[in-house]
Amino acid sequence: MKRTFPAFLLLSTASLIVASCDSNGASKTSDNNAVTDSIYPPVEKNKPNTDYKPAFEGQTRAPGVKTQTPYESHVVTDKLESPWGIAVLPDGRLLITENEGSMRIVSENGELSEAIGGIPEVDARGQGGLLGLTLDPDFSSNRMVYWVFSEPVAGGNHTAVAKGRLADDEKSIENAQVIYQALPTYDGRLHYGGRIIFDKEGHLFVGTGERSDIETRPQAQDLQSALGKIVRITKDGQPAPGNPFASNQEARPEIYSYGNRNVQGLAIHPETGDLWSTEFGPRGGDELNRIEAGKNYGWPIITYGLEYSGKEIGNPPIQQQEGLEQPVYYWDPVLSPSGLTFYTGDAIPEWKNNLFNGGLSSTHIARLVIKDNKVVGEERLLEKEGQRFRDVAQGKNGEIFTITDAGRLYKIHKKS
Ligand SMILES: [Ca+2]
Repeated sequence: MKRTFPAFLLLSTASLIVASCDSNGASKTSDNNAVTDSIYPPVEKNKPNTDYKPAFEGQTRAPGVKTQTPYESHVVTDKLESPWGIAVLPDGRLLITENEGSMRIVSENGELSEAIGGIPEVDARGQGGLLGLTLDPDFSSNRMVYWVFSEPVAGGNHTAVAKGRLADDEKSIENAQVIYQALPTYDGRLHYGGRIIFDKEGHLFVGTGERSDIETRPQAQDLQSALGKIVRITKDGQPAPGNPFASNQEARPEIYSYGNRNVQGLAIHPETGDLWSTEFGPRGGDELNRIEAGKNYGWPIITYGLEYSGKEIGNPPIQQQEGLEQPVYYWDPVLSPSGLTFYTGDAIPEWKNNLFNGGLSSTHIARLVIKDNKVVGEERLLEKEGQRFRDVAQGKNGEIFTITDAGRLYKIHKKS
């Protein structure tokens, strides 16, 4: 797509007030934040897969930004095995899932615990395995952990949620029980979603996937299927009270949003309380969405991507349709967006309320500056590391931790 940079800059940052240009030609912007961001050309330089037009200015290839506060990163450990999810324990240590079915605790200095036992069997083939996790809001007193995994059963597998208590000696999960299954079961190895977070009322949001195949794909639009959805459940795995389809006899009552493809990123905005998510597009069309109850996020009816073969999706292919939600932002080429978190720390002031998203195929972390529910700036972090970033979490002291498929745990922190 053609875009004249300065005009775009003025349009997309109109609310920021463009004040001056520095010697690099980067414009200084300012708003009510204490720290200002300079604006650069978009970080993506590669040609998109399609010439599809965005629904609004700034929906893709937002202006580039660069963190001004000096920061550094280092590898805390490289001994993890295909880690998938990070949870920050009250004392600042990290509880991390490993894809083959174990959890480990990692200390500040990178020491790994033995594998924690007591976890139900997972189907670790393909994209399955032990996936995301979260701690109970009352973890300090009840030590409860909730996690997502691909559960092997007769006829295939499905995305499931389990819970259990982290034993006092931290060697096992006690009384693990499966509380939720995203049905139907399917004999595949792809698109399980897998992220889980608490909402402000103490219920759980879980992202699922549509299992990728042409055969299961339409189920993203089917309210009787839990595939291709974000569901909202209680700590016992029941549909959470107040869910949008509770009174619809034709719908699964756990469904919160539908028309999602493969949701591996979930985060709650620290100020608005809104649920934000990322999902994998096909070839092009990875999405950042702001999720509202009961809404349809469009897959596979609308998409900014192509089939992996290069073929168009839909006949004719459409990107926008009344009644279907537009992504807040999309990427083409893709990131393969996995773990997502909002930064709430004080250590790096210009990161406040920014989104951090781990990219797998893109091998960087995307930092997104959000204003009025739009992306107004994008930066790439750790892009020289050549790692597939699976999850991102904020540590106890305002640092950011991130894990990679190759087994690394990085800490990103303000330069001391
Ligand atoms: Ca969508």
